[in-house]
Order: sequence, then structure tokens, then C-alpha cells
Amino acid sequence: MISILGAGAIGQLLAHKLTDASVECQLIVSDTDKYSSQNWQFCDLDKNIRVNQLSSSSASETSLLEIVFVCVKTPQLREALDSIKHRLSDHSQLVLFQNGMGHEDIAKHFVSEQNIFFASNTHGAYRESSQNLVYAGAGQIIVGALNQQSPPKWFNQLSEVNSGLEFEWVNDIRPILWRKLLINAVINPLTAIHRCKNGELINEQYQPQLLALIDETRRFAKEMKFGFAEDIKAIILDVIKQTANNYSSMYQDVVAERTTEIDAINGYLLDQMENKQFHAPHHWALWSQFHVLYPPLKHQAE
Ligand code: KPL
Repeated sequence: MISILGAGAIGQLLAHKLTDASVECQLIVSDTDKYSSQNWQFCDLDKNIRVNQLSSSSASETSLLEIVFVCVKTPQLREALDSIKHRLSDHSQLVLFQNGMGHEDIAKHFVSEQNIFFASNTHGAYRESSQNLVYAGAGQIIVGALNQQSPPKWFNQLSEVNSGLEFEWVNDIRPILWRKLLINAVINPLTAIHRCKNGELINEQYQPQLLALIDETRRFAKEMKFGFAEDIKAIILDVIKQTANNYSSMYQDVVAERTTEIDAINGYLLDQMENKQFHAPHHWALWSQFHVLYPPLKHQAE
């Protein structure tokens, strides 16, 4: 049984797609979240709308969890894992779907290192209301671990199912997480600042900033000796194209006045750039522009 912690856009997308493919799964919802029914609306890529009955379990229940797809955002990670810690055993495995890097340090407080996996997701989805999801762009889910070469049993079973989610295993997840971080560091704050869909970033008025950021990102990736450095422009433009109709997760957070992943994504990147003494005026300008528009929420500063 796969448990999905967090009923945000990506948590719901996984629950719908796995339920459609008859994979046993459940959404773990917090005790404070009140959902009106078991009916969850799903608008698929072809714009067909259907209602799925998704199984759910409240965090405070006591049955043990085997595989947990952790789909909350980085700022909520510790609290979410804390809410299910009584349901974790030595055999529980966590699959972390957060954007950014470094969050495994939080997960290590809850399960041992060999039970931590990472998923890098490029599917786009957004919620129109709490139980109403729009699937806005097909992507891929690349899964791996930091120190583990072979995929676990659940991964092999999942990859044999035709869920449409395109699961792929890699032996070393680090470069994949970096690649995703660089994609998110450009697309997410820009869409939040300009309040636009991903696809609108290629419009004339945003293009100079987009291209300058991409070029600075390419030079940093080269400095870091990432194999994908020279392809990063094509990679970012391709994600923009594939998810053109999506509102990025950071856009969705600022609109809903939730804490964003700006620290986990751009904060982490700027720290690494500083460590390397890499000159990054465009990324610093992006950081300032974001913080002028969206000062840290009161509860973040406390
Ligand atoms: O990861 C995403 C996000 O919004 O966080 C992308 C792939 C950019 C889709 O919007």
C-alpha cells in the first residue's frame, strides 16, 4: 500500500493516477483538514472531468505505513512527518517529492538513511479548489537514492503499471535533484513575481529576464561540472513548454498566501553560488524582487 502524505496538487495527482491504475494507495490527510467527501474531481490532460473516490486515512490513525510518498512542501516537511511518526516503523520507506535540496536532513530524524528515496517530478498540476484538481502538463517522475544503487521492490512493481506517470529509476539521484533545482529556481519565482502561467514566461516582456537567468544558470552548472550544463537552456525551455498551461507551485503558494519554497530552492542555490564565489547578479536580483513583493510571512519570521 502506498500512502501519500499531503493532499496538495502533486499528492492528489498521484492519488488519482495510481487509483486509476488500480494501485493500492491512500491519501494521508491532516486531522485539521476537513474534506467534504471522498469524492475528488479530476480534470485530465484531455480536459475530461471525472470524479474519483480516493481512499484516505487521517494522520492520527495508528496502522503502520510502509511506503510514504511525501508530497508536502519543504516548509511543512517536519510538521507533516511529525504528525505520522507514530505510524513509522524500521521498515517504513519515505519518498521525498520536495523541490530544492537538503531536506533529507529533516527526514533522517524519522527513518534511517537507507529508507529515504527522492522523487524528482516534472508533471504540472494545480488545484481549482481543495478537492478539484487540474492536470496541466505531462512530465516524468525520476526516483533514486543518495547511496543506493538498486531500486526497491515497490519501485519495480510501480514501473510495471501503466499509470501514465512515467516512473524512472536512476542510480545516483544527486544530478537529477540539481537539475530540477535549477529548473525550479528559474521558473517558479518568475511565475510568482509576474503572476503568470509557466508558458507565459516566453512572452516578449519576460524574455530578457528569463534568458539572462538561464544563461547565468548555465554558467553555474558548468562551474559545478554538471554533465547537463550545456543543455540547461533547452531543458528549462522544454519544461516551460510541457507545463505551459500550469501555474507553478510557487505561484500557487503566493496566491494562497502560503509559505513558499523560495529558501529551499533559490536560498539553497544562492548559498552554493556563494560557496563557489560565483558571481550571480541575475539570481540575486530575482531573490530581491521576490522578497520585496512577498516579504516572509509573519509566522515564518517568528
Ligand atoms: O516543479 C514544478 C513546480 O511548479 O514546482 C514545475 C515542473 C515547474 C511545474 O510547474
